[in-house]
Amino acid sequence: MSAIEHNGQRGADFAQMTMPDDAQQMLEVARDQGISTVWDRLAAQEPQCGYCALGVSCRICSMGPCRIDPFGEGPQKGVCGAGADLIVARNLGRAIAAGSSAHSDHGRDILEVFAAMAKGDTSGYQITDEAKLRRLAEEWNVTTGDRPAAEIASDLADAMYTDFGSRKEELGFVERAPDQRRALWQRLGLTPRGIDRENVEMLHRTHMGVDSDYANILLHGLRTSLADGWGGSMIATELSDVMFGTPTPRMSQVNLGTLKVDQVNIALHGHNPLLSDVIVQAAADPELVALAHEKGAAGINLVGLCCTGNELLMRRGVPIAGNHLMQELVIMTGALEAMVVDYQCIMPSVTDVAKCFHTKVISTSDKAKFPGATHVPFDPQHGLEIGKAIVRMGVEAFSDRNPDRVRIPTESVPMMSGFSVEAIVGALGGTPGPLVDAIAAGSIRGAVAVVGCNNPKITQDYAHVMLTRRLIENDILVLVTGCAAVANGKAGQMVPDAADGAGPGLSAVCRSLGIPPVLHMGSCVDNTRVLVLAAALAKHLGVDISALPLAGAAPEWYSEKAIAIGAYVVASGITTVLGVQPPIFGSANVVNLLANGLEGVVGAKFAVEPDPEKAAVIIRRHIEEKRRGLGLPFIDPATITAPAIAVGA
Ligand code: BF8
Ligand code: SF4
Repeated sequence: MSAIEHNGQRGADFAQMTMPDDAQQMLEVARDQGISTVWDRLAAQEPQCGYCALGVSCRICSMGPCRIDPFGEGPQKGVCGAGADLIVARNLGRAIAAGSSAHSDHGRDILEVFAAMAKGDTSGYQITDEAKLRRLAEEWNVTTGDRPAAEIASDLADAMYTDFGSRKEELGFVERAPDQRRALWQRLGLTPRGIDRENVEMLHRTHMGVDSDYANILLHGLRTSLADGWGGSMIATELSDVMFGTPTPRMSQVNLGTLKVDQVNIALHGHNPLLSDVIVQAAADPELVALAHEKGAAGINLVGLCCTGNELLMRRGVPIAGNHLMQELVIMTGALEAMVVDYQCIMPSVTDVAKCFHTKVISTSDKAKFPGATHVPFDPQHGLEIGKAIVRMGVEAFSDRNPDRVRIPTESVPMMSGFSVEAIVGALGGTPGPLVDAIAAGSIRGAVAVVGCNNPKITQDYAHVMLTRRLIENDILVLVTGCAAVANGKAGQMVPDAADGAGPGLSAVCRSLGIPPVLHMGSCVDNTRVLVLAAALAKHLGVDISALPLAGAAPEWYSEKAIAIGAYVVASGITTVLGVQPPIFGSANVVNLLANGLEGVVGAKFAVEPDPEKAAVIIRRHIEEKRRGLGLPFIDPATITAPAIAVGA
C-alpha cells in the first residue's frame, strides 16, 4: 500500500504503515500533535520519479541530466550515447561503492582508534578479548609468542592498514573463504585487492567515457562489494570484538517500552560503537548518577537505536528502543533527554522532531553534522571525558522534560542477542560439526540470513517478521542482523521460547541448546559473521559456499549499504531475495544478468519478491535444491507452495 493510501486511512489504520503496536501508538501522537514523519514525507513525494525508480536517469555529467524512455517512444540514448543498460549499471555500481565506502570508512575509524589504543594514546579503550587478538594476529602473520598484547595489536593494525590501499593482490581476510571460492574469484577477476582501491576504481569506471560495458561494470560491482564484506566490514567487526568484547548470548529488552518514565533516557543512534561503548562506561559514573538523582531522576537509562544499538545490545545487553523507522517516534515519547548520533541512517529530520520536545540531539562525528544538533566532536584521546560530558548534557536536560507530554506506549519485550560465530561454535562444542550434522539429518533444513532495513514503502517490520516466521516453521534456522533483528525482537521471535513457533526439528535443536530459532548476529557490518559461519560450514564439508543450503533476504531494505551487502553475499555464493525493487528494471539485460546469468558465474543470484509468503516459498525451494545437490534428503521443490490465503500476522 502506498503512503498516500496510508495517509488516506490515517487514524483508521496505522497498522498499514507499521506492524508493532508501539509505533502505531506514536503515529497517533504524531497525528494529534501535527508532527511530520517519514511516512508523511513519503506521501508528499509521490508520485516518485519513474525514471529514477527504473534506474534510467543519469546525472553523472553536465551534458545531462539524461533519461531513457522506458516505453521506447522517447530518447533511447543519453547525450553521450549511453543506453539503458549502461546507465542502470553505472547507477548500481555507484550505489555499491557508496555502501561499501560507508561500511569501510566505519572500519577504518575503528582501525585508527585500535592503532592509537595499541600505542597507549586513547582514553576509555582497551583490549577486551586478547585471545581473539592473538588469533587474528596469527591469521595475519603477525608474530605473537610472548609479545605484549599492545605490541601485537600495533603490528596487526599496520598489517590491516595496508588492506585499505592498493599495494596488495588480495585482502587479508580473503583467506577465510573456501579454496573453491577463492579460485573462482581469481578466475573471474573478482578478488578484492584494496578496499579504497575498489571503491575508487568504481567511481573512475563510472565517470563518463570510461567503462561502457554494463556487464564489466557489474562484475566490478561484485569485486567492490567483496572489498566491503571480506574487507572493511570484516575489519570493523573483528577489531570491535577485540576492543569491546566478542559477543556472547545474553538477554535484554526491546521496543519503546525500554524508555523509563522515572529515569534520564539517552538514545545512542547510528552505527559506530567507538563512542557509544565509552558512553556506556560514562553513564555508570557515580558523580553523574548522583547528578541524575539531584535532578529528580531515579537513574540514567541508555537505550540503542539502529546499528549502534545492535552493537551495544550484542556486547553489553543495552536495551534497544527500535529500528530505523523508530528514530523519529522515540523522540515523540516526550521521555527522551538526548539522542546521541554518530553516522549512517540518521534521518536529518530528527532535529526537526526534537525541536518539538526537550530532546537534545548531540552529533559526535565531524563527518556527520546535523543542523540543529549540538556538536561534541569525538576524540579517542579523551573518549571517556567526552562520554561523560555527553551524558551530563542528557542529565541536565531532564529538568526540561514536560511530564504531561510523556507517553511511553508499551511494555518492553525480552530478546536474546549475542550470537557471534565464536558463541555459536562454542555452544556446539567447539566445531560447526553438530550444525552440519543437524542439516544433514534434515532436522535443520538450512539457514537464511534475514537482514537489512525498514522502508516506509512497506508496512514496517511485517516482511521481516512474516518471512522469518515462515522459515522457522519449516525448520530453517534464521540468522538476523541490523534492523531485521530488531523487528524480530519486537515480535517476540528471539527468545528461547520462540522455539514453539519453529518446526519440530529446529525446535528440538533450539530446546536442547536453550537458544531461539532466530539468532541475532549483530549490526550490519556484522553480516561478515554470516560470511565467516558460511565459510566454516563449507570448509567443514569440503565444498564451496554456493553448494550449501543457505540463502539471504533483505525484505525491507532501503540503503546503499544494503545493496553492497546483497552484492557481496551473492558474490560469496549465497542467493539473496530482495523485498523492495532495486532501481534496475529499466534494463532487461541488467535484470537478466542479476536474476539469471549470475548463477552460472558465481553460483548464486538475486530475486525480487515483495510478498514475504512468496519469498519464503522461493527460499524454501532454493534450499531444497541445494540439499538435493549435496545428496541430502530433500523435499521436492515443486511441492512447496504458498498458502492460498496468507495467514495474518
Ligand atoms: O546498517 S539495517 S536501516 S540501521 S542500513 Fe540502516 Fe538498514 Fe537499519 Fe544499520 Ni543496516
Ligand atoms: Fe547524460 Fe551521458 Fe552525462 Fe549521463 S554521462 S548525464 S547519460 S551525457
